[in-house]
Amino acid sequence: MDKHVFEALSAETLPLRLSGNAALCDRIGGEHGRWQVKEVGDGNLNLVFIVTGEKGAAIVKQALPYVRLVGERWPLPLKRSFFEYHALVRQAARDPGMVPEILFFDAEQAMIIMEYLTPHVILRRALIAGRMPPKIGRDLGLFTARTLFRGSDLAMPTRDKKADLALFADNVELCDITENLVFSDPYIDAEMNRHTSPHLDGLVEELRRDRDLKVEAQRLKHIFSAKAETLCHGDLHTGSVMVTDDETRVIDPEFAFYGPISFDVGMLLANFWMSYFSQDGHETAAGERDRMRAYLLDTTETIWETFCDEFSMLWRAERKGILYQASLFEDRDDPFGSEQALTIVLDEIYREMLGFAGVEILRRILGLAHNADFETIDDLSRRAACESKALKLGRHLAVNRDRIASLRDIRATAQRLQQETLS
Ligand code: SR1
Ligand code: MG
Repeated sequence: MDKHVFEALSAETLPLRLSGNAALCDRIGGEHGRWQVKEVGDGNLNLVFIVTGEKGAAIVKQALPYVRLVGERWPLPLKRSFFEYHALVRQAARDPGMVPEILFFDAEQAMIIMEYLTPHVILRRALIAGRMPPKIGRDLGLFTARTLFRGSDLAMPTRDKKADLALFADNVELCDITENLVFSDPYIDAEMNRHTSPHLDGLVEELRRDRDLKVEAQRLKHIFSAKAETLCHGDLHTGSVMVTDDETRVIDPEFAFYGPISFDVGMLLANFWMSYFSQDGHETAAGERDRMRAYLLDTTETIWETFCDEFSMLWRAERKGILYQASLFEDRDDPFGSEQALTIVLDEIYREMLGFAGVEILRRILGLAHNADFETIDDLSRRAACESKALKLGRHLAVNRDRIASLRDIRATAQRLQQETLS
């Protein structure tokens, strides 16, 4: 077989095809005839194999030339694997220990061989099961602050930042997915949209007629496409995080692009708010998940507070880029000038972040790509009740993002919505 012609792997062909791969053999042991291979990909796009040998295990991730969720009628370029690899390299440098170790990358085969994380589980699955990993709020707040600050013109030499901007600008097709699936399709009668029907038909119709909401969704799309501030993960939901009680790791940055600092934080918080509303559908007795609900709201606050604290610390210690130079402030005995600027920058991130959270919630219920949090609730009336509360919060965040003072206020709104539907 020509090494350069892409060919999708299978559990059967993988051992022979990768038998000569030194990085894989070193990690798991070289006798490929005894390797065990399991395909475990449950995402929307790629193949993921766990390969186990005598010495250990590794992950082999391969992109397919189409969207796995939809099939070959939706082609998608293999180069997304290249962007995932380059994003992982940068994230590893910006927040060491928070992404899986890369063992090997092959651009032609769109394949990344990486560390097998064990006994880690996907955070979304842990939350559906009612588990409360204790460190995620802090770890994810630090990860977002460090990767987003350090990938921007606040920290990087601008020549390097512009080179990365050019590199990631070619991730066009993955940005196109987000531009359509997050910001536009949920608000029109797009072909692949679906929602829990007929239960949510009325509310969906109302949201699609909601002029203020549609204007806000387009303003946010404008920010998403025009504000190339930093290297974003691009798809930072709870399915892109793996956890144990002691460790948090972030995976799957194939949607990486230069975008607004606020984007990853907003997407992430949205997924905790959705988890919050989905808990009703998973409890076997009323009140059983009360502690879980409190934990989820606490986590949103911890992520945001940690993000702000770490971003502020980095602002003071690592602001070496072209923006808000120390030569204008600290070096002129005006440290308060840069503190004033920091407050303004964080305030703008906060308002955008709420908006992105709002549209992420809406699209996961109205659009093509839904969340297991809701999808695993078998009783459709129950699922719809959870989803309708989430939709209301999503709309509130998107439309009122300039008028919501704090995450404590969102906590109160979420709790009110939660109570309303119980009575
Ligand atoms: C067609 S891809 C659908 C969704 O899956 C990915 O994880 C992204 O969230 C994307 O929007
Ligand atoms: Mg993914």
